[in-house]
Amino acid sequence: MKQEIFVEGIKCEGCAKGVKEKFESVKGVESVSVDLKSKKVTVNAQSIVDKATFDAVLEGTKYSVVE
Ligand SMILES: [Cu+2]
Repeated sequence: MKQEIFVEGIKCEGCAKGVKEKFESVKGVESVSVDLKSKKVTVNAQSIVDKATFDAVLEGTKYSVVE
C-alpha cells in the first residue's frame, strides 16, 4: 500500500533522513522516501498506516504531519 503524506518542518537533508528513519521504524512499513522540496513523504507499507501512528512517531520532534 502506497501512501503520500506531507510533513511540516523538513528543511534539509538531515531532516529528510531523520523523518525517513522514524517512519521506517513503524511496524509494517517497507520503504519510505522523502521529497525535500515538496515535503512529501511516500510510505510503502503492508497495510494502510493511520495518521495517529505517524503523529505518534513524530511526537517530541520538530516535525508534524499536515492534515
Ligand atoms: Cu534539517
